[in-house]
Amino acid sequence: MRFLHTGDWHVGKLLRGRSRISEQEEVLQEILQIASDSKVDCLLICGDLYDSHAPSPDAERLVLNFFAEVAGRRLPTVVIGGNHDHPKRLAALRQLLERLQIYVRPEPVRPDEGGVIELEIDGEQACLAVLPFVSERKIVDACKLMEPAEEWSQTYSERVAQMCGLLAGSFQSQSVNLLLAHVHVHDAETSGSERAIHVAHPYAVDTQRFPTSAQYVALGHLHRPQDVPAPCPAAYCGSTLQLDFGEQRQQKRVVIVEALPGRPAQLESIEIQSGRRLRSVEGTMVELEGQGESFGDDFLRVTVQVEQPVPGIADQVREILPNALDVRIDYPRSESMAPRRSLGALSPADIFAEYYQRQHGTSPPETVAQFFGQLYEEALNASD
Ligand SMILES: [Mn+2]
Repeated sequence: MRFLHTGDWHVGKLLRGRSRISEQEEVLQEILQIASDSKVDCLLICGDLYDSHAPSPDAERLVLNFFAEVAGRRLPTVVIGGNHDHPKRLAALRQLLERLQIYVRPEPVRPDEGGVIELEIDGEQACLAVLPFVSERKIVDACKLMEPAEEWSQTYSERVAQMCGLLAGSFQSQSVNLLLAHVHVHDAETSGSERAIHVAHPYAVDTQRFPTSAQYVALGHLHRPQDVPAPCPAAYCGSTLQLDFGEQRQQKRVVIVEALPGRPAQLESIEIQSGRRLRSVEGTMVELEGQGESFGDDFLRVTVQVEQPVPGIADQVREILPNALDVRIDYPRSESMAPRRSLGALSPADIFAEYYQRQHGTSPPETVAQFFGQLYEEALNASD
């Protein structure tokens, strides 16, 4: 049985105010194409379909059109909720989509209430255990009553591990058994574009607790594509686009999973070609202008090197590089970066000069220094 594992679409996400809808539309088309080229039997979508609890109409159109396509192809699809998805919003679609063999699970439920989905495809059986995002707050709120704070996160990861075990209790030896989870696991690498509170290390789940009886654990939540060490094959598919500058140079992918009962699944990464790349560049205005064409249509984070701060420089950079989304300036600050000497060893005039240097990148002009001296004298006399 063949599966396509994707997730963390974040449809509707803006990058510094720029829409990525057209890229997201292309990437979803590409995923459908890969699914048909790879002849998969089932799609696995591991959460964070949307970026926001209240997605834009355009974002909804993309996701619902994707579902229309998979329904038209009679391709069974399992969708779990991520921390960015509104559970009730996804739940509103559950009954409608179930009729189209699209199994939506916004929140964790018991195996007999849909927590384990049994599929039969061409005479083969699959048991798909699903663990949508479990809100830290839901578990931790109750613990606050009785336990020391440092145990809250342990309780969270322990509970999530128990849930994985409970769901895996419904696996069957003659079936292909998979676990889908939107969760942060130990020793996985983040990209900086996930919500900090939701990837906080103390809440990470121990992958050694993943069920050995699973042929594969399909993970969502972290945006860097990566395999994770576990008693069975387990991987984050990663996000479909480079969502923020922390993800530049990450080659995005989907995972094709070939699984038979009773043995570890075989995995194959298929690279995603759609979407614009994100890139950090650095140089003087002249250098940047000269290199402009080589940046193609990449979204840019630009560090421009100047002698001293120049008002309006960011606008000048955007004129020559319209895809510059972030502009930072870099100018010589070597003196001000030197370790601060003890203030007690400096005269008031020197302290002021050092302050001025830090603020303006240059020592104070003579007239300003003199004016400071006058004010200081006056203040001393006034306090006598
Ligand atoms: Mn995500």
